[in-house]
Parts: sequence; C-alpha cells; structure tokens
Amino acid sequence: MARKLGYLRFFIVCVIASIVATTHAQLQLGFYAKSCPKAEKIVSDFVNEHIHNAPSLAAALIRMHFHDCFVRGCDGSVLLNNTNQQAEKNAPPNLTVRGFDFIERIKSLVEAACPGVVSCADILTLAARDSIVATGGPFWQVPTGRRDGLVSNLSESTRNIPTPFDNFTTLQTKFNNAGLDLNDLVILSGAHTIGVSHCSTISNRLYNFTGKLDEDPALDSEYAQNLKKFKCKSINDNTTLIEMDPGSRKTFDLGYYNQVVKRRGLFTSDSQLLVNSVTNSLVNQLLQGSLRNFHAQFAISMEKMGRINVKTGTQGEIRKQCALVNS
Ligand code: HEM
Ligand SMILES: *[C@@H]1O[C@H](CO)[C@@H](O)[C@H](O)[C@H]1NC(C)=O
Ligand SMILES: *[C@@H]1O[C@H](CO)[C@@H](O)[C@H](O)[C@H]1NC(C)=O
Ligand SMILES: *[C@@H]1O[C@H](CO)[C@@H](O)[C@H](O)[C@H]1NC(C)=O
Ligand SMILES: *[C@@H]1O[C@H](CO)[C@@H](O)[C@H](O)[C@H]1NC(C)=O
Ligand SMILES: *[C@@H]1O[C@H](CO)[C@@H](O)[C@H](O)[C@H]1NC(C)=O
Ligand SMILES: CC(=O)N[C@H]1CO[C@H](CO)[C@@H](O)[C@@H]1O
Repeated sequence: MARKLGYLRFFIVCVIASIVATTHAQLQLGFYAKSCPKAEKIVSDFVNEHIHNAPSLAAALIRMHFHDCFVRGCDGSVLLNNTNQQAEKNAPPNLTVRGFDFIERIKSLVEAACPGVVSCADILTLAARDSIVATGGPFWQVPTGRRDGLVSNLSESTRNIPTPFDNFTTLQTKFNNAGLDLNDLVILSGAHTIGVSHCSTISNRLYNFTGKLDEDPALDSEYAQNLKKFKCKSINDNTTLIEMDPGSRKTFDLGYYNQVVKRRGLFTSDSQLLVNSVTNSLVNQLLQGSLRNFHAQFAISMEKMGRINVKTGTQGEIRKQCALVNS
C-alpha cells in the first residue's frame, strides 16, 4: 500500500513537473552545460578563429539575428532554405544578409560533438554575440534553450521586419509587435554604428524622394551632395557599399547617434528617431552619456531581443542542418 502510494506520488510529481516544464520552460544561462558542455565554446572558438578573416561578418550576423527574432521569434527560421514556399531568406530585407554558411559550419561542428542537442537558433544568437565581442564590441548575456522553428515564410518577413523606408509609427508598431519599446528601438538602432549599406537602399532619398527627382529634406543636404559626388553616383547604383557610421564603421561607438543628430543617418528609419520627442531625447541622452552606458543598455536590449517569442521545452525541434527542417 505504502509502495503503491509512493508510485502514485511519484506519478503526480512527474505530471506536475512536466506541466511546469512545458508551460514554464524558459531560457537559462548554460542550458547545455550537461547535455553538451562544449557547445558554447565550440561556437566562440570558431568565431574567434575565423572572424578576423572577415570582420564585416560580425555586422552581418547581428543583423541576421535581429531578422530572425522579428519573424516567428528567435527560432532560426531565417536560416531555412526555400521548400514548398519562398523562405524568409528571399525577402527583400534579406537580400543583403550574409553569413548563412558561417552558421552552418558552426552547426556541423556542434553536431559532431553532440548530435541533435543544440538548436540553430541558439547557435545564431551565440555567434552574433561572440562575433561582436571578438571585434571589440559590447558583451551581452545569451541565455540558451531556444528550439528551432519549422516554418519560414517570406511574406511574414516582409511584413514584420522594419524597412529603411518606415516612418516612426510603423517602426514603433513593428517593435511593439515584437515586445520591444521605444527605448529598445533607439538602443538597438545603435547597431548601425557598424557595417555597411548599399547605395540602392538610399537612392530614393538622394535622387527621387517624392518622384520629382528630389532629395529627402530630412537628410543633411551637404552630406547628400557628398554621397552623390563620391559614393552613390547614380540612382541605379545597386552595388556600391557605404558606411553607416563613416570613419568608424568597425568600432562599436556612439558614432551612429552623432550621425543621426546631424541628420546624416542613412535611412528614413534612422532619421525618424528625431521626429518623436521620446526617441529624440533618448538619442541626445545617449550622446551625453558614456560609451560604457551605451554598451550596458545595448546589452539589456539585445538580451531582450533574444527572448522574443522563443520556442522552448518541446516546441519546435533541434534541426540537424540549419537550412533544413528535419525530415
Ligand atoms: C530600426 C529598424 C531597422 C531598420 C529599418 C534597419 C535597416 C537596415 C538596412 C536597410 C541595412 C542595410 C542593408 C543594405 O543596404 O545592405 C541595415 C544594415 C545593418 N543593420 Fe539594420 N535596421 C534596423 C535595425 C537594426 C537592428 C535592431 C540591428 C541589430 C541589433 C541592426 C543591425 C544592422 C547592421 C549591423 C547592419 C550592417 C550589416 C552589414 O554590414 O552587413 N539593424 N539595416
Ligand atoms: C505565409 O504568411 C502569410 C501572411 O501571414 C499567409 O497569408 C500565408 O498563408 C503563409 N503561407 C503559408 C504557406 O503558410
Ligand atoms: C506611416 O506609414 C504608414 C504605412 O506606410 C502610413 O499608413 C501612415 O500614414 C504613416 N504615418 C505617418 C505619420 O506618416
Ligand atoms: C522617380 O519616381 C517617379 C515616381 O515614382 C518615377 O515615375 C520615375 O521613373 C522615377 N525616376 C527615376 C529616374 O527613377
Ligand atoms: C543591379 O544593377 C545592374 C546594372 O544596372 C543590373 O544588371 C542588376 O540586375 C541589378 N541587380 C539587382 C539585384 O537589381
Ligand atoms: C541552402 O541553399 C544554399 C543556397 O542556395 C545552398 O548553398 C545550400 O547548400 C542549401 N542548404 C541545404 C542544406 O540544402
Ligand atoms: C542568401 C539568400 O538566400 N539571399 C536571397 C535574398 O533574396 C534574393 C532575391 O529575392 C535571392 O536572390 C537571394 O538568393
């Protein structure tokens, strides 16, 4: 009898534990400490070994992580190839996302150590952080335990990812839909202190803003003249790259905000940070504060972004290859 009760008690505890696990499963620091103790080190070793051959990948990877998180949460869906439908990868905002192969190579090393344990979503999140750190940028915590999604849908990507042409209201809505606020919008936009854009992304602002072959009045006109003269020499240039924070595109500094207040932010979305009083004053506060303060706030917003709609517990799967859903 006592033994039967013992079993019953054990059974009840198990049921409760599994309910708790599925409803309250959440990210935690060192999620793979037991299941794949070397996982995080494999990622950081690979990044540290290879990022110096292609430091510009750090910008590409943090941007890829952002795009992943804004569509169906941070679930590695951005990494999936086309199947029966066009994948997120093929959406215009992804036109210029690079680094898929880099993530796939890390994944294969992690799979060799612990098959079927570590998600692509976590690998992307870790690699984005590690590559920024390896190139001298801020560190942020990456709790792990994300699971990989099964769906990648181009039109969801087009709808949810902010575009460089978005106005303030649209940016605010897209961030709110992802559970992020105006502070996150300002802080995370600061990632534009590194990396590059294509001339084609701003050709409307330089050459044909309202369809009358005019410039965007919200762009500093002297800056626009220089860009047209020396960089983006024609409206059809879709290959030339331009720095978003000229002169310090490799340094994770406050340069982006300096550009924004001078009305030299490249995109309409950058310039829109000035039109709202809340975001405008946040930009100015950042400029009055220290680099250390920016980095600390960036770390908080990145960790928050990395938690958007994550799949945990028994949701989704652990992909074998990042570009493919398991068959
Ligand atoms: C606020 C909304 C945002 C918009 C509209 C936006 C838009 C863009 C666009 C259009 C480009 C250049 C693409 C090209 O022409 O090649 C770009 C580049 C970049 N974005 Fe954003 N972005 C936003 C937020 C973010 C966030 C939240 C992050 C990361 C936390 C980020 C990180 C980057 C980086 C690092 C690059 C440079 C990529 C490279 O050098 O390959 N962006 N972004
Ligand atoms: C992709 O997403 C769009 C927009 O949410 C939806 O209308 C469409 O049915 C989805 N496609 C598939 C195959 O699920
Ligand atoms: C912002 O853009 C959206 C979508 O393009 C548009 O509906 C809205 O009117 C714009 N808002 C402002 C204030 O311009
Ligand atoms: C400028 O924009 C207008 C309206 O969208 C378009 O009809 C025209 O072809 C554009 N001009 C050039 C040179 O692209
Ligand atoms: C970029 O421009 C070149 C030359 O005008 C053109 O051949 C090419 O198709 C364009 N690429 C894209 C992606 O629009
Ligand atoms: C995914 O697509 C890319 C680009 O087309 C290709 O190089 C890669 O081999 C594909 N990955 C898989 C696993 O099929
Ligand atoms: C890496 C990748 O898949 N890029 C795609 C982005 O979208 C364009 C156009 O839709 C594709 O041609 C690229 O292959």
